[in-house]
Formats: sequence, C-alpha cells, structure tokens
Amino acid sequence: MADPAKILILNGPNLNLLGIREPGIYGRETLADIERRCARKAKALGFDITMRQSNSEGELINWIHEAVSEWSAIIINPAAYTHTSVAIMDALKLVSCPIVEVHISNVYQRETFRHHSYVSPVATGVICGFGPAGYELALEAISGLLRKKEEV
Ligand code: CA2
Repeated sequence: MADPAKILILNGPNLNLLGIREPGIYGRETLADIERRCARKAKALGFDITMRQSNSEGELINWIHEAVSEWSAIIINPAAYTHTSVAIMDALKLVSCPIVEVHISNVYQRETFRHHSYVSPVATGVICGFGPAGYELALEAISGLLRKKEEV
C-alpha cells in the first residue's frame, strides 16, 4: 500500500492564543482542539498531518521551504501576515503542491485591511468564515485534489 500523503498545516501569529482571547470572533476552541479535529479528519481521509504555529515570519517561511520536497499539500492560516507578507507569498510561489488558505473568521465582514490577501493569488483555494471547521474542509478539498492528480 502507498504511504499516506503528508499534509503540513501552518498557523501564523497569535493563533496560539485561540480560545483564550476574543471568543466572540474566533470561538472557544484552542489550536490544540483544532489539531485534534484535523487528526480525526486526516485519519478518515488517510493522511498524515503535521500542525505547526509560529509568531515569526521567518520560521513560517522556513517551514514553507520544506514543502518544496517533503509535503503533498499545505494548509495555511497566515493570520495577520495574510495582509502584509510579500515574503510568505514569495515562499509559497516556490511550492508546487496544492496550497489551501484558511481563515477562521469571514475576513470580508471585517475591517477593509483584512479584505486583501497576499496569499490568495498563490493559493489553490481559500476557505474563510466557517470557524475551525474550515481546516477540516481544507483537508477534504485536498483529498479531492490529490485523488484527481492520481487519476491523471
Ligand atoms: O480569521 C482568521 O483566521 C485570521 O487569519 C485570524 C488573524 C487575523 O489577523 C486575520 O485577518 C484573520 C488573527 C489571528 C489572531 O488570533 C487571535 C487569537 C486569539 C485572540 C486574539 C487573536
């Protein structure tokens, strides 16, 4: 049997505080809760997931570089770097595997500075506004994409 596809799930700055502050916007689930959701969904889909979080742009970029050779797909919630980071956009451009951008909140219902993303133009697709379930939806989307790739 083939090895399970390896999926990297990256989370940007302040998401380590999820569930602890601003539950009105981001809900009460912590990042550890989201990791458990993803692990359950990944098991059902036959994926091997690794979830990471960093408050540092450089660390996120180094992890994205690993995706050039190591990972079958990336799910990324770049948090505030979504709206500011040309460097993360450039790093993602170097990656050939599918990239799904996830946001917990519906950024289009929020301040206008959140309406622009440097990541969306280089992502395969974007999921936003579905809360923590967005990460599971991203895994489902990747499952479809990788299956289609196998068929070709
Ligand atoms: O909705 C999302 O997932 C965001 O990526 C979250 C970012 C925000 O800058 C984006 O515009 C949308 C913020 C993450 C901050 O995380 C917090 C966690 C707990 C309490 C406060 C902030």
